[in-house]
Amino acid sequence: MSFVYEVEHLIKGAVSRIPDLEYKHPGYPEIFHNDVHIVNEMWKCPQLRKIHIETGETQHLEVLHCVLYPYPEYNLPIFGCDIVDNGKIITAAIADVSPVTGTRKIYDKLKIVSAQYNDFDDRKLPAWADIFSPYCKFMRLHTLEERDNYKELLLEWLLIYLDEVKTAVIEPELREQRQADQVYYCKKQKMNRKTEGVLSQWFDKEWAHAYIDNILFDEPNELQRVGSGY
Ligand code: BLA
Repeated sequence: MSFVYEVEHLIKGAVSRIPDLEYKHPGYPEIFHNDVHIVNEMWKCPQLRKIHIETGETQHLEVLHCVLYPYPEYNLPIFGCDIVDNGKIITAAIADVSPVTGTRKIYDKLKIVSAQYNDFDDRKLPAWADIFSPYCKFMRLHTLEERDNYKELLLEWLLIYLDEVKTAVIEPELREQRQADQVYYCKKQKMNRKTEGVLSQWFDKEWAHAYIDNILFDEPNELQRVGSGY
């Protein structure tokens, strides 16, 4: 099994244990186009409005995209990770729990885990990436040991995050601000020319833009409220 699928399996195992998980139609569950194969899966639960796992595969590249977006009524950050594998090395492995207004407590736990995983070939985040936490990991993975360490770190962070999700309570006061923070998160992610670059090679530019705007980083709207069915 390739690294992207190993990590996907790990994330799905943790996600499948979220209480009251509901499947959400992802728009494009599966795409076959030339030699490109994309699979999208989405779920929601009472605290998370969108749990998205996407894998993309061609002869030359494999990618994993995963983001967990909370309902902004809850004082919860955004979980995200991304993997780009060119078949020789993992050129990019990213993991972060990205803060929104008011989410400070969880970082005491994430920080302790983060400190145990320092031996990576770190890369420098681009200028648009001001959405990530100070603990964000962005690196190349060369060896099997580095891959295992990334998987362990990611799973430990995800389990801490999902614990927080399970015990979260509605705090409506900062809802508007957190919603704005999620909009800002999506706007910044859309500035990543590398996502656009690859998708425009696979499809055409218009389709790539629409896919990024509507599937990968659609901005939350007022209808997506707790209990609204969205
Ligand atoms: C980088 N993302 C990249 C790269 C590619 C993609 C090709 C460059 C790899 C490299 O420099 O080695 C492409 N990623 C994709 C595509 C999809 C994908 C096409 O998921 C899906 C179809 N990106 C995310 C998420 C995060 C993210 C959720 O989708 C973080 C939580 C981050 N990707 C991210 C960052 C970079 C990157 C920070 C580095 C950008 C740079 O160095 O300029």
